Amino acid sequence: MPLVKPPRLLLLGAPGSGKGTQTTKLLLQFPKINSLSSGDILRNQINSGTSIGLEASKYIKNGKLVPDTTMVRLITKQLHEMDWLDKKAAWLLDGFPRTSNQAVALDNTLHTNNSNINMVVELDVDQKVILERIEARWVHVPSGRVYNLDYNPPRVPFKDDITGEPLSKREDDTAEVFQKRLDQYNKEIGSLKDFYNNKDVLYKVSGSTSDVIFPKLSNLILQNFGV
Ligand code: G5P
Ligand code: MG
Repeated sequence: MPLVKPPRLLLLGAPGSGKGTQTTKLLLQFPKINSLSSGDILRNQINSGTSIGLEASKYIKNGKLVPDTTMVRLITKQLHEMDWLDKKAAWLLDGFPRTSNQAVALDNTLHTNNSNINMVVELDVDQKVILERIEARWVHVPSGRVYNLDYNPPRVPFKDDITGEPLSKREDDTAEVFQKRLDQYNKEIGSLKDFYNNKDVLYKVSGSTSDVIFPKLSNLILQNFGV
């Protein structure tokens, strides 16, 4: 079923809940949607050794959030460059905004352009199952492609399926840093959900695996934006 209205989506969810995994699946089903992951952008900045990357690395490896001002500036620039402020653009955000300050700043930018977020979906996964997932996660930083040695292993061990380049571990995917990221998420998520609930765009999909969550998420998008 084609989409008739442009979705402008935000995925919320704890670290390891499957935001990146669901994004990949959604882009395959809905090729007109573009995506942007704030974590992927930051990891590419770190890999390229930029000043933003140097600053961000200090926070990321300690499981802390990068300051709002840095994030808002970085993502707003990307939105302009990608023409996402055009109200006909269909897109999906993963990982930004993740504080209410970021949400207000984004809302102001989008509102000026009449292109507000029209669906926010919380991925609700039992937080007890996700530490195992991220300990088995390997990533291809340039593309953001994500693998898991059990759930979706690469075709050739530790090599990206598309480029054949080596995969790497994220520096924040340790048990100790993961717990800090989870605590940070649990601290911020209430006010973020309140912000979008007040705008009447908040939904939740629950499940213990990404294969259970995906059809629910896909149906939600079809019901709201399909023919
Ligand atoms: P990120 O990069 O945004 P997080 O912590 O929000 O990081 P993360 O860890 O990227 O989220 P995810 O995308 O929700 O998790 O999960 P995923 O990668 O798809 O899945 C996790 C693993 O589980 C993968 O290996 C996947 O293959 C596997 N998997 C998926 N589904 C299943 C399943 O059903 N079963 C099994 N067994 N496995 C499965 O942010 C990183 C840092 O950047 C900074 C912060 O420091 C943050 O901590 N940052 C920001 N700081 C401030 N403001 C912002 N807006 C920021 N954005 C990023
Ligand atoms: Mg991710």
